[in-house]
Amino acid sequence: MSFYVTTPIYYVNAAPHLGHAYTTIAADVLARHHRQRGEEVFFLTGTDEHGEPVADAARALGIEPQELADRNSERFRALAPRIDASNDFFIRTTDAQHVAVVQEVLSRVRENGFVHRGLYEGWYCPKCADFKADSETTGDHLCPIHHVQLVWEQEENYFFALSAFQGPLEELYEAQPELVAPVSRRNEALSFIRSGLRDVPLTRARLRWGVPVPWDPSQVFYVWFDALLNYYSALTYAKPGEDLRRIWPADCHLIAKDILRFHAIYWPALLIAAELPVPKRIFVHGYLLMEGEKMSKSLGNVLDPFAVIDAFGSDALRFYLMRDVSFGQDGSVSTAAFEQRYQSELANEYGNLASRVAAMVHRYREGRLAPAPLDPALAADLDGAAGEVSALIDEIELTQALDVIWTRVRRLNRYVEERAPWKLAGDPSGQGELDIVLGSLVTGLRTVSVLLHPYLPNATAELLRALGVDDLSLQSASPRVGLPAEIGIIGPLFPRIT
Ligand code: ME8
Repeated sequence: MSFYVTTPIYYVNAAPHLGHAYTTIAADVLARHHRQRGEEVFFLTGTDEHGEPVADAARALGIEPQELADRNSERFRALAPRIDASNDFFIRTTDAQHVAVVQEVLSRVRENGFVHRGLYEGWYCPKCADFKADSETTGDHLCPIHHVQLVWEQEENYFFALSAFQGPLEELYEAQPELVAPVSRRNEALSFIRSGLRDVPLTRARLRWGVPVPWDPSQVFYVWFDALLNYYSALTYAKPGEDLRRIWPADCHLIAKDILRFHAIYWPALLIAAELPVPKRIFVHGYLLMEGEKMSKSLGNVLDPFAVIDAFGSDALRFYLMRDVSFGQDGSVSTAAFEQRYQSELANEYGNLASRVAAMVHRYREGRLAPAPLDPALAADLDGAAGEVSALIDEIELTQALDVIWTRVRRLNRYVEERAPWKLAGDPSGQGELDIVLGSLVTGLRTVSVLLHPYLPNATAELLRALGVDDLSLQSASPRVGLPAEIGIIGPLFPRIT
């Protein structure tokens, strides 16, 4: 069984920010969870380096586009290990192998009869690298996303016959209802399809910074066709010699709603035109908002993920983003909310629970656990947890899955208070029960930590190591698996903010 997950490839016209980290972290949670299931995971991220925005940004700096691409691609590559993203490959659209695949696939699309010459006229946003529909432009012709002046462009180029795919796309959406999620995004894409599709420019005549069109080298491919094909081209050189049908199509493309139309409409149409299988799912998450505006490189109101990681570690950032912003919806982020979650949930509810349980096993039992049955009072809570989490992750409900786990973390804290091991320890007739309570707490801690591992890879690895657990697969989340005889001390996993 394989699982192929992607992030968008990020534009190199500026530096990485929290929005990029967000999508990559979410993809990483999925990748790590599926690895825990024993699946063969391929997790792809990378950079989108051609097109007008990059050429413009380079010109403004007085450097060549390739130099800007090299510089900023490196910053995105460096972001991945900082946020503990376990991507299997990092693609750059300036890679020669990618360029060759783009030329090959788009030539096939032309041979299949879906490319024609035409004249394009329209309002164009240089920042989006996209023409805007009349309905999207305001009276003053500002880009609704970037608030910059749109330009009226006219050029002779090649078109992709998107209009030919209205019927096939409607059928696809019918046959594969889970293609685009959440359902509100599916409906949005579907109503766009039903409102009528027009042919779209496939190439650009006046731009030089792009993949040359093999049948007309005076043109380059429009950046979106080049970019979308990364999801396919990467496999051809990241996994040379593999039968791509084992991995392709992608199980999940993660994106935000800004690029819905390209992924939900252009992308499947292009794949059908190239006779390639379409993705299983495109999951569209919301925007991280700061002061109500979409955070973006262009608007400049950027919260630096590196500063958060330096102060609190990547686990804390990952947890905060997956927990506080309901995955699939827009949500505000702030340092105050971050600190609140860190202190009350990571430091107190989880970190403190772990240190406390380990300390009690040492204080009352010298670090050794006597064989004892699982307390039935906890069994019901722990037994179903892994199944519930897996089912939610199958739906890409990353916040709900985390909530299911956190309910168990809170349950374990209540259990400590209810059973008061310190009282049992002082009571000679309570020794058997104390063994049950301590064993059940360690079992519970193991269950929640294995399930939390995709979200908090560092802290859970440290905790599970102390518990003597080296199997981090989902099997270890079962409360029915036996415990190691001896456990170590667990220091503060999330030191309190003082
Ligand atoms: O669009 N909130 O690249 P890009 C949440 N190169 N996610 C955000 C975000 C925010 N405020 N800001 C950015 C491109 N993102 C194209 C993609 S794919 C074939 C080509 C994330 O650098 C989110 O995933 O503008 C969004 O879709 C992506 O970054 C846009 O990155």
